[in-house]
Amino acid sequence: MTAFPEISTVQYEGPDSDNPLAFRWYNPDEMIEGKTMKDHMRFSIVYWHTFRGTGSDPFGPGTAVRPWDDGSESVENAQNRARAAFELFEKLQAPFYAFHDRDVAPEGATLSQSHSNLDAVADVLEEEQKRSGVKLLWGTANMFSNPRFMHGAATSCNADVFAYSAAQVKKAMEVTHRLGGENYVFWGGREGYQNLYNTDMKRELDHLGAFFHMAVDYAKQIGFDGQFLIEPKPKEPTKHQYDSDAAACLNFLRAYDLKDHFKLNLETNHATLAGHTMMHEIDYAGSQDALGSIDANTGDMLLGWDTDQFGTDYYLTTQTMYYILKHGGLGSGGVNFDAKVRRESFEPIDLFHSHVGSMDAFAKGLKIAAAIRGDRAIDDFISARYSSWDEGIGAKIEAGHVGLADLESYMLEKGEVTPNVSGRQEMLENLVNRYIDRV
Ligand code: XUL
Ligand code: CO
Repeated sequence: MTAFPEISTVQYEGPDSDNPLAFRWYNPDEMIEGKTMKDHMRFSIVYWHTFRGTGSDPFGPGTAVRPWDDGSESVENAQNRARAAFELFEKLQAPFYAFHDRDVAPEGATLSQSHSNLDAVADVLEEEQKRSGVKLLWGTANMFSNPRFMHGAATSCNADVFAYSAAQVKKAMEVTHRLGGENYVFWGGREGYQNLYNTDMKRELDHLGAFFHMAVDYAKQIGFDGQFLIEPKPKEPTKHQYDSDAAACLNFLRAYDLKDHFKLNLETNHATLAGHTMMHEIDYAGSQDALGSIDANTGDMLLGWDTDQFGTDYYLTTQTMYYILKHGGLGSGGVNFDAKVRRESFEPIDLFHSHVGSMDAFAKGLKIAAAIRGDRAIDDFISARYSSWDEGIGAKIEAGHVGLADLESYMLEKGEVTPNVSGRQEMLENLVNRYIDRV
């Protein structure tokens, strides 16, 4: 039985190919900055959108046609779905995948039933990983869909919900460990509030800090040494989420003495909802040694919610890859397509068109970014722009050798600042265009 009989493994055919299901830019073995493209990108496919997304929206039911899925919540259907998923991972040449516990296996009537459903599907995931060589980028626990999480999970007003969430994370972490997951993600789906009138924010944040410490302790106990990641998002489903952006997450991690144990999983559409660009979030996290992984997608310029579209814009992919390279790459993370096909793209083949196009756009972004870096086109401009800090008074300030009184004497003597230089924004934007044209 094959889920995608009409599709064979997608191959690299080069930029001139007209084959819509060939890679024009993603050439896994091509070397860039001393590393293969495959190792730079560490492409990963998400289970939730790609294998559980139905295309439903608040105005209507699902539209997706998925012949391998009988639509039931049985463990057997979940196991068959897992086999279909690995067929797609392999045919896309994706080396990784990611899941929530409740995407891969149905929730049971009791916690213990849910645990055993997850174990039964993990048996197939393990088998398929061994057969195909596809690896688990990260696992996570869905603590936002079930009604019990209506007030949050670790930040719920109800202590039993905290306990339930702890039990769920314990199990999800064990399964991630069993499957060799390289990271474990926490996205605070409902860890926030709708209305501050009914919320003890300080108490909720303390609980969240305690929850993460329990997770760190348990990982040590079972020998799970994957990277813990927090995924920032400012809103949706709650009005305010505690993990709103990279800076808020880092402040939280430092306040609760967790900084050494966590990095960030940055998502494009979450960055834009927070009023930032993706490159801003990557540069901020990277500057704090906290760049872990990315959820690659994009929003819609005209819509203000998390549309989770596949990114095909070369500016976005160039900027994303430029700042990833700047901060030394993704380490144990990857470029994880937390993206879904549109409701109207209901056929199985659309799952291929979407991933192939976005893998290619990121591969081209990587090449453009590496070309800019190779010529030091932006680096040299930035070094020159800050050169007043390399010697004289700038160097003394950076070294901590002067205080306000010294700087007053310096300025009294000098009288006025040395004229500034142009920021040359337009020239730099043209420069990026030149590299986009050239690659
Ligand atoms: C939600 C989102 C999640 C996380 C994992 O916006 O991005 O799918 O990536 O829970
Ligand atoms: Co995400």
